[in-house]
Amino acid sequence: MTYDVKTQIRQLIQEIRLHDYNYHVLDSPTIGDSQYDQLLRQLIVLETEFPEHRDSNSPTQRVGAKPESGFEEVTHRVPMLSLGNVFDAEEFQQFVARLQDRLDKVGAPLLTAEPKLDGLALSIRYEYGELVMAATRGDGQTGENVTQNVRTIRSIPLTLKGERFPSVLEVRGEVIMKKLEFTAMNKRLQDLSEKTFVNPRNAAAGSLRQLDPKIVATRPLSFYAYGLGEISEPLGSTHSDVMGALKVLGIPVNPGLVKATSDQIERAYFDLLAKRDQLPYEIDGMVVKVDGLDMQEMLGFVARAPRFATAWKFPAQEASTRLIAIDIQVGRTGAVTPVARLEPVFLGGVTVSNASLHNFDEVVRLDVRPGDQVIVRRAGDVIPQIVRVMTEHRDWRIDPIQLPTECPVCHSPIRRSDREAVIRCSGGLICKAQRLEHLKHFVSRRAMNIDGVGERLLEILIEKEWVKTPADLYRLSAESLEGLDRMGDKSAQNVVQAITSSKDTTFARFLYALGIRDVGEATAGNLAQTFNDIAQLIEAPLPKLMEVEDVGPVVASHIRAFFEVKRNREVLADLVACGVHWPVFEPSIGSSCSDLSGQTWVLTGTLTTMTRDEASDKLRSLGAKVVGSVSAKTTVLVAGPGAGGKLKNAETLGVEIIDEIALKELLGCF
Ligand code: 5U1
Repeated sequence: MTYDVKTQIRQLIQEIRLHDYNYHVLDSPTIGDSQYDQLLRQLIVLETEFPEHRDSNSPTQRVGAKPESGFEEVTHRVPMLSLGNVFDAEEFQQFVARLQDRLDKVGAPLLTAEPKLDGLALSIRYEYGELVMAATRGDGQTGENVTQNVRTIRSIPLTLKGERFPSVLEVRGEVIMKKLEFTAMNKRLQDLSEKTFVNPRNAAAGSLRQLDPKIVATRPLSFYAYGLGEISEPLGSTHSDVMGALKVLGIPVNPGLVKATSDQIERAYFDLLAKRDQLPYEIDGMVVKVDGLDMQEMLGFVARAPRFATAWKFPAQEASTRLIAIDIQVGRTGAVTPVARLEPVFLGGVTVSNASLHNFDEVVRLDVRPGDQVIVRRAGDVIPQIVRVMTEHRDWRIDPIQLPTECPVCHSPIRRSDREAVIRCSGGLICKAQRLEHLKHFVSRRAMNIDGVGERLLEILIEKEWVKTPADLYRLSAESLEGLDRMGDKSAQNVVQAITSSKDTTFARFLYALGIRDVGEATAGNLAQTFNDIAQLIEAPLPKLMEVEDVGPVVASHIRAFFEVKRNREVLADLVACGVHWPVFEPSIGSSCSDLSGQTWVLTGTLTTMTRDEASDKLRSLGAKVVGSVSAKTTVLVAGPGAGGKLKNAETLGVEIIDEIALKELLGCF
């Protein structure tokens, strides 16, 4: 009996490990989320019932152990080295010349090039295939023991894959946070009124050094290996072979590694620089290494850096400049945010003259004042940020910035709720700044999609007080628009035509266009599927709203708050009176249209007779949910030419796949 349970636990662990590897390392899941959860639940049940068979490296242990009071010091058996730098092609050629000098008798070395990830160095030790310890770099000789935290990083295997591995294997690499995950995490933290991070690197470092592993388990950290520490037997004779061998053992290695001669490296560098903003993570250069491990050994070290490798750094992403002023912006939902106006500075290939300060808490934290010399950082495609004030150059006669008490645009009082760091103008749509942002959102492509009504025209219409609410747009005539912003009669007619066409919309787009706080496209789509018409939604109590997917108590309260404002209800009625309408979804009995409620659809590849937005709108109006990725929950995948990974996943998961012709047949009633 006991043997059976033990075997069952072992098999479940092996199965879950394989799925973790497929998902986190290969990026290619072979089962859906719910099947995975089911396996994990089975394992938890068995381990709870038979704790004597629980394995410390079981996948169930990734949720995070008890909080620690501090991190132990760990001495690295093989020091964790740092890298020398070069900053241009000339310095790189000097590095190559030094290599060739030293390897005179051996011949020109083959090199490797790989992205230099901007994160935190980590050493992970495996003994007999089991993860036993993980430590930060520290000073290179001694680091901090962060094993419990590292166990929560899902792409790091707790047990090596396969049967053959060195009894001692120390893997070195970088812990990072991918850009999209960083933005989403910061948004979550902000919603919870918790401290946000300035950039993905700080987020990765702060998370890894967090004392409560349960919190670390909620942070989307990733790891990529780039080298080895102590090792009981060799894994290969070249760096590229070693990386290949690590991959076979289930360790994620950076996919960007290429082999090259020194002449090809310069091209590889500029290719990588050009691709930098498209990569899912931040990089700050390219690491070039001699591929042969025997040559690496011959070359040896100088101080604490190897002679066989260098980092060819990208142009500076940080620069110092002067803060001219702190401007105040008022957003669509009244959020009052400070924006730093800077003396223009050339940074990472672009001229920067504004930087984000997030919110006024950040202004207080940085204690930044007009005239200060500041360090500005530009990270990938993220808005530049002020990271530090050089107070040593400050003119101390300048006072700290005061928190505004009234809106700089409409002079309404400013309010702050306990739950968030943002302060807000209380003027609502009386405030011209809020009105402008609100209208910009209303006309935007994914909302009412009114082409030709841009920011400049909206500014004029608001200034003239011709447009106070979105419904006023529908009362504009071509004659009144002629002459505005140098508009001719043809353009004026086109604008009016675009406004008129937008009346024919979908319920989801309409709800999104209303600009209710925290109701993005996906939530609007979910609301549109749950409530058949606007009257039902207006009356819906909080519990009913919270039944809608993705709608928690905060979003539900924002929806309620929006509809409780009489003026909002009046604008809504006015829009409908102006002719804004959408197809009302009726269940399919007796109808030629299909009822897709409860179904989840994914679109991939190119559609030729309609845009993806149009197809999504139509599917949603039939009750389907349209999402971006394939999982076991997907009902149908619509695949056009050029479909790739999603199509492969759908095939693996046995999801129904149809083409555009079949989709059109289904949507034939439109
Ligand atoms: N990609 C990469 N980053 N990085 C950092 N490779 C790499 N190698 C390093 C370091 C410190 O050191 C080895 C050359 C020992």
